[in-house]
Amino acid sequence: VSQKELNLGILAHVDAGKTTLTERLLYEAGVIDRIGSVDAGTTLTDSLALERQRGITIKSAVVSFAIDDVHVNLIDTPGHPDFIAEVERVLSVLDGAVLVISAVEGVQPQTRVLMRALERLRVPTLLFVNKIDRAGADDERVLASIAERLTPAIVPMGSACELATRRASFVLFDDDEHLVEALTERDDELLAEYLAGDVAASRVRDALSVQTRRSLVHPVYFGAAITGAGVVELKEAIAKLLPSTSPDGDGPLAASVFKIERGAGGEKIAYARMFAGTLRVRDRVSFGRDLEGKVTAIEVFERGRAVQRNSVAAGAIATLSGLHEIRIGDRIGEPGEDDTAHEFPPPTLESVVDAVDANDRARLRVALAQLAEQDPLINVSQDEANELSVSLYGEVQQQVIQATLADEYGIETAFREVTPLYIERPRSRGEAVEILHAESNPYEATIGLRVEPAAEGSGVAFRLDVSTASVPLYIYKTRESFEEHMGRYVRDALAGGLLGWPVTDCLVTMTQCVYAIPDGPPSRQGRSSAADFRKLTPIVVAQALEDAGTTVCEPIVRASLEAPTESLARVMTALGRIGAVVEESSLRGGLAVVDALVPAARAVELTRRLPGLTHGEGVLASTFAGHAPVTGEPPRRIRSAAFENAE
Ligand SMILES: Nc1nc2c(ncn2[C@@H]2O[C@H](COP(=O)(O)OP(=O)(O)OP(=O)(O)O)[C@@H](O)[C@H]2O)c(=O)[nH]1
Ligand SMILES: [Mg+2]
Repeated sequence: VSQKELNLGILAHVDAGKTTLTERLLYEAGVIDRIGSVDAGTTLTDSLALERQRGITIKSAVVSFAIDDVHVNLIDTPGHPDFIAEVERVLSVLDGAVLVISAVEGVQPQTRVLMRALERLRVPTLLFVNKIDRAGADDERVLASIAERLTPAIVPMGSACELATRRASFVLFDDDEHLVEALTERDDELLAEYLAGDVAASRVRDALSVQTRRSLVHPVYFGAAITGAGVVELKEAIAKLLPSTSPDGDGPLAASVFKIERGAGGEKIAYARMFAGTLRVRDRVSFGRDLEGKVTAIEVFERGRAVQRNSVAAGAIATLSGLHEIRIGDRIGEPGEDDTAHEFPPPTLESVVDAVDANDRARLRVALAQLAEQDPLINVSQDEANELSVSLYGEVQQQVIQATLADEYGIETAFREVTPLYIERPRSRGEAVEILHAESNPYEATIGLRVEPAAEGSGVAFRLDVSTASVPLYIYKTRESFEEHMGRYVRDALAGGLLGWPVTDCLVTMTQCVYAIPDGPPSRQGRSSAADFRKLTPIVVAQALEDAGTTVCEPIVRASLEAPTESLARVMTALGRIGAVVEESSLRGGLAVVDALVPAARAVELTRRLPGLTHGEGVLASTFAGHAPVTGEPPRRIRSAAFENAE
């Protein structure tokens, strides 16, 4: 049978039931005959020792099952915001997604963060309202809050019965009235047919699948992963409503790496989604930035297990061995469009990490580099005193890194107090040039750069504004390649600004470029080398920044708090003490709901104090809200740029 491929992500806030749902889908599809439990540490996708101990997902994991002729690669992702980097890379390889929402907790801040990303990337998404068996489950309230806070483009597919009991179930609507109402809003033809009174049921179903595939509407299912209610219906919908692809191995190879693992012998295993072409064992492929390697083994996922294959074609997900220098986010084969854009905010904290036994320091450095290469948004840097520091999303991630270093590398570590990861933004436009043969210039090249402020959150952009005749093509082959390399030198240089913090939200333009011509007979070869351009760039960048001036900014998060009304006064006092700006506060039932802007570093403190302030009943979620200039004396960091993988 010719199989279609569907790469499906399961996303949700922490504890919504993604891993439990994954287990249930595998069971319903006949892949496993006993359902594992998160609480007992026996699920297929929470396979790491740490995941089993803590009962939370830390790494995304791939499993597969079949629904009729559709082969589904399911990616179970972590929901804790500290592990958002894991979700980040998965997003770009998905054909569709199931966003899980708890029928009790409802739409959470993290649910919104995920939904916005899915919408931006136009990933067709089904909604699954889970835990309808639990006390406090409320279908109407959840639907209303989805429509209000998540997206109005929803199509409820049925209703929940015997809500909040162990017998809770899901019943599909047996008429199309409900569907038509939602679907005609985005389909005028359907509306006309409907008003004329002749819409066939199949026509409505087609409209539903077309609109779902275009990410115009999101069908909503209810159920309970733990009892299996609604899961069969969801499974059917996954195959019918989400887009699958028929394998097509023609055309040039293009794949994208979304996860890196290390095998038993420490060798790298890359998880790749095939977008075009065919990849065979022993193929030499190019990947990342000008690297090459030979694929020594290919495995695909087949009914919950990894199976060796000789080749893999477009549409599939496979693990590849043999590509030693490959990194997460790399493209394999044809270069794709720039994949440096991030869907989620960067880490806002950092902490210095020490090896308890000083003899472990060198090993710690290598271990951290390996972890960073598996985790795309984690940076490790080293300062002049050789101290290592790690960027972090939060304390849970810090504990996981610490435990991983102890368990997998046998290195005991101590983390110091977390500090904010500040950034610098250029204050105004600044320019600098170093001229070839000038006394101040130790290198064989002329480089002129202009730095100017760009929109908040836009990152670093680089542009060439020099004639192609002045580009040293004998080194870089093409103008595009020169632009790419110069862009990289510039970004590396911006890792530490005037006060040592990463410089961002700026546009850098190369305004002058000259390379040295050798004496003697004319030749198309020059005397300048790549090293001249690479080493001169940070000098010119530093001068341009000096000319522009920079503002140090600190990360701010929006803390969304829920606490019993009687603790509101204590919570407000605590918020005041940490410099929070309250945006909104309201009372709902016996709960006080507060949204406040808080410096990221202080939010950690708030998380720690909340249980005490609220007798353990407070709930806090923080989402990144941007960077704001620091008041008073700006902090300085004496730290060199992020170091490369130590291999
Ligand atoms: N009552 C009830 N409990 C559920 C249901 N689904 C999951 N749970 C429980 O909710 C808790 C979290 O479930 P998980 O499957 O680990 O949730 P998750 O979304 O994978 O969590 P993270 O991966 O850590 O974000 C566990 O204790 C589950 O047993 C459900 O349908 N009903
Ligand atoms: Mg999980």
